[in-house]
Amino acid sequence: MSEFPIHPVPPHFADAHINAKTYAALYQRSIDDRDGFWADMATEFLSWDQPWHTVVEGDFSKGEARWFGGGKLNVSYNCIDRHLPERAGQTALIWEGDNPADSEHISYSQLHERVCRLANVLRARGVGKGDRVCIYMPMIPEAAYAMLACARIGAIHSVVFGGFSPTAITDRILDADCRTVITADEGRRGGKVVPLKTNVDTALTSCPNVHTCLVVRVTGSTQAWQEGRDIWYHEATTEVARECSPELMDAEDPLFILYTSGSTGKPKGVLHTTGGYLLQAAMTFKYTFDYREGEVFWCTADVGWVTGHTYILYGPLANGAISLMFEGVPTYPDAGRCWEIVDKHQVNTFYTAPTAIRALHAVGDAPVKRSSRDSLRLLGSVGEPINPEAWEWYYRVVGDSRCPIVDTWWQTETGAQMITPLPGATDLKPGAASMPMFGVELALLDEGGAEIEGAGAGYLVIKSSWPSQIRTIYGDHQRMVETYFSHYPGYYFTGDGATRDQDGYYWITGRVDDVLNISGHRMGTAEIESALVLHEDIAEAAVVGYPHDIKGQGIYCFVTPMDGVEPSESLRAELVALCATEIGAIAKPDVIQWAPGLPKTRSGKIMRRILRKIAENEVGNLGDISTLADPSVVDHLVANRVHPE
Ligand code: 6R9
Repeated sequence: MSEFPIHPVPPHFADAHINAKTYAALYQRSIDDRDGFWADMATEFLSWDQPWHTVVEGDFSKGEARWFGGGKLNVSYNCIDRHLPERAGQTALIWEGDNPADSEHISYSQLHERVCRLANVLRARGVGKGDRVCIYMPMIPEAAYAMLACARIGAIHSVVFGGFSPTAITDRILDADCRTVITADEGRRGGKVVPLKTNVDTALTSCPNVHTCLVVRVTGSTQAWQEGRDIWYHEATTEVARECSPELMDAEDPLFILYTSGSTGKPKGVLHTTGGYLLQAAMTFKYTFDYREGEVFWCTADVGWVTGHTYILYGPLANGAISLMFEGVPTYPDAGRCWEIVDKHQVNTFYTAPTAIRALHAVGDAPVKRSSRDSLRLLGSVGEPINPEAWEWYYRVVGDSRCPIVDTWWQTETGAQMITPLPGATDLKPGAASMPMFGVELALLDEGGAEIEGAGAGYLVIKSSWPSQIRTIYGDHQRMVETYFSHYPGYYFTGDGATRDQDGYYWITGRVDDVLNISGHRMGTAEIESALVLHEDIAEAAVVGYPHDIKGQGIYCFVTPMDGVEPSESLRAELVALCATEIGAIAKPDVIQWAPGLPKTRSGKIMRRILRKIAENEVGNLGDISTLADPSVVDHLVANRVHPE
């Protein structure tokens, strides 16, 4: 726990939507009268075409959850159409390009027309309710239109992060059997171009079922073209009607699939449904960010991650908010870019990841001080634990000690924020995700699975269903049950460790499984290991994380070459490149240590605990190694430890 001082709720948040008293009362009600609470929220936040008959049913211990059974609604109607009477001319999206000279305001009525046109194009290509559509896009408004167009016609979108490689795209397209892909010729990021269409072309050589590839023209560079399959977005959307009737969806109809990394095997397609997901996205957006009419909200995430889904798109638009979408990176053209954008668009709330905060902190205060940031009212953090030093810098320098910071803990699987301070209700402790959101029942378990009472540390679990809960892993429901609901029967297992202090604040300590968090991106050690052993010269690999100043965690690989293969710099470079082509640049190893042998138990299990200690340079404290088949391999690994740069 940190020795940093507590920051009380500032006086200018006295009239926030939620204060300390209303938080306590509403939280209590959300637990004591769960159905009544969520029924009220569903009425307040969403427009239903048909009311539900049952708020929630299903056996939580089996991972079953059906919310708002019988209810019907459409997500794109809720995010666009219903706002038109009041906000047709109001900005829905502000797009800021990679190039500081490029930006665009898109009003709710423009959003409506563009989403309808794209939805009509999709329908004309035979895409309908329940069909899966892969979206592989840069951060341009068309990415938002694509997601909303899918929602409009009941198609299930599967957004694949634009930094992923062709192999990763293929895996995801095949897993969900997507038949349609929406992409762009190229993307722009930090002054560089990303060859999106070329990547898709490569991916599609192994995806025979894809009949349509819609391509947005961004840079205008020449592209290979497969007649019949490839279609220019700008041409197709002018040939269709500007109105498109929204598909009536059941509350439990799927809305999207989003792949995320787990501790074993290949990435899993987390599936979210319509009513519950949108409700929790909308409610958390309003309360966590204390969103006020007309404010400009900026979430820096990519739409390829869940944070982009929930807090660039669905949460803000369900509230009729103004959401800023940024094509570029925080350090281009220089480290002052974010604060320039804040001033340019008068941003009121800025929501980013600790890795960005640490990177900007590292270059000093000057780029921040060049801007006024007077419009800022609130700051947010998400994606990984934030160290109190970075928190204090963010608070003091970026927020001029005036803006509360909401450190929001949640996951792809939870769909929306689960633990967070509320700016008008919670005194802030730097580094603490703080308090459960309404309707979220938390517990900490010890090794044996018993609940820890009061202050203590343990495995973070959730005790009862919430509306935006993961419904299944696409195509593998059993894996969903095993991953989240079988470790501790009756509880949802988050994979995170946490401590709870004497005031009931939660402090997330990080993953307790074999999942790394690299710059806020989840990465399974197993995925990186599988990529490394694809190389014909490699016999075996074990990957662990180690603390990294900027990225939070770095990737440390212990690699055993085949007999007779001499490790070399060129082999090292090939392995790094292999991770990039198999997964994406974010999976590039930071350290590769050649390991003639790995520490294994007599039954052949790699003892990662020992490898982690070596990577973390905690070699004085390796613990019991007597159960190893050959304890001498440890001495070799310790002696040849590579010091990360
Ligand atoms: C939203 C998102 C989820 C994992 C999660 C945890 C880590 C997210 C955090 C945090 C500490 C926070 N995490 N927010 N750790 N404090 N405020 O990031 O989803 O990509 O699925 O990652 O990220 O380890 O389990 P996702």
